[in-house]
Amino acid sequence: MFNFFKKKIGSFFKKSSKEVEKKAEKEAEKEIKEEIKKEAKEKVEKKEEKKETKKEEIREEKKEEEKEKKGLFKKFREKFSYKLNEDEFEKIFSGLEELLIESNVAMEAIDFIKDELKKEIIGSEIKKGKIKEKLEEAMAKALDELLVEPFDLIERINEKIKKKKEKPYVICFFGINGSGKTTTIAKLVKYLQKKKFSCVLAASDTFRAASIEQLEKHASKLGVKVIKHQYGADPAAVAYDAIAHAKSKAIDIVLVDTAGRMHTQNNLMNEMGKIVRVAKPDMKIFVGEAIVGNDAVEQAKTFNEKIGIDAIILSKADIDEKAGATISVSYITKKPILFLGIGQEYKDLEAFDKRKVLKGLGF
Ligand SMILES: Nc1nc2c(ncn2[C@@H]2O[C@H](COP(=O)(O)OP(=O)(O)OP(=O)(O)O)[C@@H](O)[C@H]2O)c(=O)[nH]1
Ligand SMILES: [Mg+2]
Repeated sequence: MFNFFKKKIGSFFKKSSKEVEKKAEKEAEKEIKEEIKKEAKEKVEKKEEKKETKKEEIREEKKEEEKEKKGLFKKFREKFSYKLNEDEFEKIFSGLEELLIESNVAMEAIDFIKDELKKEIIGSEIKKGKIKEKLEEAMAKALDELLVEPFDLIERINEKIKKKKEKPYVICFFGINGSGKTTTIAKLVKYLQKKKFSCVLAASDTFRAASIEQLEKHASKLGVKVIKHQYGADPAAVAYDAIAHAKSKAIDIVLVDTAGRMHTQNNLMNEMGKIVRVAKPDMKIFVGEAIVGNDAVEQAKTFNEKIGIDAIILSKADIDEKAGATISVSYITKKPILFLGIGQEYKDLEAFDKRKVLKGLGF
């Protein structure tokens, strides 16, 4: 997971900081050498004034000069620090920008990273050997700010069903075709069962062939009921019935599986609005594929504009090497990623942990 990003960005920082240091060291060396030359010249001039011509004395003095020179370089090596100016920063950033684009990070997120790095780096005193560290530190800080801190789903559920004593808690899942909605619902049922919640599923994908059977297969493995109608039936009506069923049986949570729809298909996007109006979900989750990178960001944006999503689950993060969607999607939508799908089994659902993700990205 995220290996591409980790490797590429990591080695980029190493290479670019070495380049900067080499250049800075050369410049400083040049300055020091000039200073030494000047001092030596002054000494020679003084000597000439005194007309000291003894070769032995000159040799002795040269030795002294050498000693002094060594001492000065040592001091320089210990004390050397550097300030990056705007031009140098732009040069480094253009290389980083290329890698971020290659990693499928959205342009708006890249601009944010640039501003954050700029604030941290330009003009600040950086000690020798610390440029890489400084760049990495600034990058980690920028990524930390980009990633929205997730809320606790269990807390939200308990606020309704324990504090307000209202059941059920309704969660609708939306996303494009094949993004992992149905699988994610099954994984989430497993997760919620472990937390001692009871669940029922609404087969509101009445559109795709075999979708109801697929959901029923999961349901029978997990020991939960599916509320279903015929194919072609109104998905909102199915959700409505599932909620009524949960109310009558005091079931904690209804999970509504919906048909995959392209964010460009207007009629299907409008149908989603009807499901939301009828089911009045407590939570609308957008399920996107991490592997499609920037496309997932665009989809999430459109779904959010249409129905106002509350949170995101990114599936297939186990296959994603580039991390672009994970980095940008919550920044663009301002909605948190709650879970990452990391495989096809029920256990392969990982609560989104910012620190763990940052570590996975190499920071
Ligand atoms: N590797 C991996 N595969 C996943 C993950 N989540 C889902 N899949 C696979 O992705 C494929 C599509 O998953 P579904 O759950 O059917 O997707 P969907 O969004 O319900 O699809 P439609 O109902 O057709 O829109 C299946 O083969 C899943 O096993 C994941 O986190 N990692
Ligand atoms: Mg499905």
